[in-house]
Amino acid sequence: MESTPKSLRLQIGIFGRTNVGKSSFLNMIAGQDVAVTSPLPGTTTDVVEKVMELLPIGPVVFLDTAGFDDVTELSDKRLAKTIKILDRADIAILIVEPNIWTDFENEIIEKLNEKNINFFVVVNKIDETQPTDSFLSMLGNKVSQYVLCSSTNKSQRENYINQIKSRILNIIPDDYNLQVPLLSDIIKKDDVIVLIVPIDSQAPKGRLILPQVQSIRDILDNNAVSVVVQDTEYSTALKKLKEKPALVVCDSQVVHKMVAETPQDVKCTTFSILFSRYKGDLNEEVRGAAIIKKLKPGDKILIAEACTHHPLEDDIGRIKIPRWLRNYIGGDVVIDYSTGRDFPDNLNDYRVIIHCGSCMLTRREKLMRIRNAIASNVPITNYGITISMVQGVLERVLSPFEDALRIYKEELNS
Ligand SMILES: Nc1nc2c(ncn2[C@@H]2O[C@H](COP(=O)(O)OP(=O)(O)OP(=O)(O)O)[C@@H](O)[C@H]2O)c(=O)[nH]1
Ligand SMILES: [Mg+2]
Repeated sequence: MESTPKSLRLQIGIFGRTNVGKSSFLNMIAGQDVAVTSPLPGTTTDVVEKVMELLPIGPVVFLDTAGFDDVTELSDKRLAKTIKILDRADIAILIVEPNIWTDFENEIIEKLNEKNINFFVVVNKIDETQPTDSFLSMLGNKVSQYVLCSSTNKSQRENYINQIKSRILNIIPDDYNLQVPLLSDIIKKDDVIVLIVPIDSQAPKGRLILPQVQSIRDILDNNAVSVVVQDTEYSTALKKLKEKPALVVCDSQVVHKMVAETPQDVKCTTFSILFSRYKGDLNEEVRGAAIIKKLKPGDKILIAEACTHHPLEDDIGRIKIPRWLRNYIGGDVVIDYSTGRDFPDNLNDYRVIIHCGSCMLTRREKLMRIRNAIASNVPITNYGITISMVQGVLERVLSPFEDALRIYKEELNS
């Protein structure tokens, strides 16, 4: 995590008048006290930097600044440092207090606009003062997005963080690279990785599909060894290898067989899990998978296919997953489908969304869908993770991803 250089992290500037709770806000997000806070205005004098892995956005660095305030009271040095952050920030968060909007807020917005820095507002300390309707309508006219928050209210932390992540995703500049690693962070030079790629009637003629090709490329980029086999030759490959592989990755459709044939001490996963992380948010998608355990006959499910014509995914989404779900639940479920770009706005009726692997979507598009689902309180997962879940092997294939495994277990038991 610490290995991503600061320059490659999304730089998020935190601005606002003194004492509005900028440092408290940073501490809330970090889940630890990284910046000193106090009731005295002017506590933060030097910029406080906190690097973090803000999933699913990826590596970020928060920059907590000295408060802007009545310029006469603020030393030029501190002001200069804060202004400098305006040159560094990719995006900004402007923190304000309920029902207080002064020239300083207007000035900051003006500066952010001048520099083309996208931002949103956090109205902090709502536990102390409720923002009035007229304040919120004034705010709505001035800025496109805001979040109501209380940085010191620990019980609401997760809710606030989810809203903040969603706003961050909304305002990340289009050219900002949101990519997370496919395999790079879980493999190393000289590792042997076995990829299991079944060639059945659904495999495209004469070639491999993109997730498989990308995985091979990532293994090569890491100077590791990639062994590509069909499921039928997997056990032969294991026998012929001198050492156990460092990792095995399989197509979800053969996950049951792969798990049965893989020694317990060998980590294994599926392309769907790798791509859930790479293209979306693995933690959210395993949380979504846990909900499948709680489904009942008659529940309504959305199956979302990002592409319109893809026989392979069609077959999984239209036939196999519905069948597996019915068997798993022991009854019929109501299934709606969405295809291509028309992802429904109203998700409220669904118990769970099962999304395709999203090879046709950008990461940002997929993340927006996940955030929309979270905002509607509807869990979301993907095809392959669902397959591993209903076949009872999801925990096993989450073995390379400790966080996701923990979240899955917690959700199952909640
Ligand atoms: N009740 C309440 N108090 C808060 C909240 N957020 C911050 N505070 C308090 O407000 C005071 C100022 O918080 P800081 O985080 O130091 O504010 P700051 O914006 O970093 O201030 P400077 O560094 O001086 O610019 C502290 O006493 C915090 O405990 C909140 O959401 N609710
Ligand atoms: Mg501070």
